[in-house]
Amino acid sequence: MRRIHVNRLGVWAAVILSATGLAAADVRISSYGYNTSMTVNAPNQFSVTVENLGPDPASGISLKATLPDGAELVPSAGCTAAANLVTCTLPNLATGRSTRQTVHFIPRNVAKARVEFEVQSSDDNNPANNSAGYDANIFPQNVLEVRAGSANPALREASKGQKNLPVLQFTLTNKTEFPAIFDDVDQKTPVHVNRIFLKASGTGHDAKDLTAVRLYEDANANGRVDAGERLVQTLVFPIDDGTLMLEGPSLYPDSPESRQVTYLVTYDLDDQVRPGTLGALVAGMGLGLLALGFLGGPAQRRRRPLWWLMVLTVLTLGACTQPATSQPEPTAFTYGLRVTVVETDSAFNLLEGTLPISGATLTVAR
Ligand SMILES: [Ca+2]
Ligand SMILES: [Ca+2]
Ligand SMILES: [Ca+2]
Repeated sequence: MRRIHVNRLGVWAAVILSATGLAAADVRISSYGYNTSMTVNAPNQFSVTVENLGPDPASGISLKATLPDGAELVPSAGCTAAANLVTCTLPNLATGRSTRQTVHFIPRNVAKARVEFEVQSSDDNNPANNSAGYDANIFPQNVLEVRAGSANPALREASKGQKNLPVLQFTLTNKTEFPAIFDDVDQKTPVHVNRIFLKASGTGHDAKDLTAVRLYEDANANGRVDAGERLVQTLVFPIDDGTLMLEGPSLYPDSPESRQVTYLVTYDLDDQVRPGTLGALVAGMGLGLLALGFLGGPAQRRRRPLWWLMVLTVLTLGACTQPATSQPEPTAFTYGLRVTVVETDSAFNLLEGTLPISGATLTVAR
């Protein structure tokens, strides 16, 4: 009986103290964060940290977030939404403790988003620090299209010693769309292409036989090098079937010309051609085995010991067999090239198009 009496007294004391403001908690919004590149029509988020400065524990805590017009709410756990108002129930907070709440939304028709937050608690006795508002710029969704050029060179024969042979044409286009909400704001960012990777293939030795690999801007997009067209880079393959890294352009949204570039890659062939690292044996049987071993499904992977045995057999046979007697000397070598990777400076850029983009395969007689 006595204990009940004390508890009742405590409850009444708390109610009286809270009502008079003599003792209670002080919840506040202490910090916030948001994803730095908010894009239109994509999920974005604001987070706020709510802290209890005490001296008493805080309960009955709720957080209200008001989103701007043109933003679509995305439901979050522990929150309810009505129109553009989100209300979240937060856990009780002991003195000195804090909790973080994230509000998700999709900006549909707004270029500058202001989100207003307000925290409330039945124990709070200091409303001065309960509100905060934060601004964020919304950016267009950048889209980069990568595709083969309209005059991408076809498979053909070439001769030793030929220079500036077109082998690959491809086009990069900034296809970002700008809804009317961006008409009056300076948020039309370019697409910066950081790096483009080109990969060589074929039976010829790309490092020894290609004395220059040139990247031109094919201004008239005709698949040939014309007078006045800009030479961007000259490179050589470090190894056979190697990869080259090209510096990419920045594609600005200001005009159709600045939005698009068409590149042409050309080869200079050496005066003699040589076999690449893939010998005739490996190029034939070995490649088939490699493909079986690496590309096979789970069933093939379970048979990997058998695959290794076959590879060893092939390699042993290859080592013991005189090429002159078992394999006819190849009369020509091939040189292929493709765009394998296009890297932009932001993970938020969308890449359209299908990679790899294959150019011509040159066949060069010995
Ligand atoms: Ca407060
Ligand atoms: Ca090669
Ligand atoms: Ca041209």
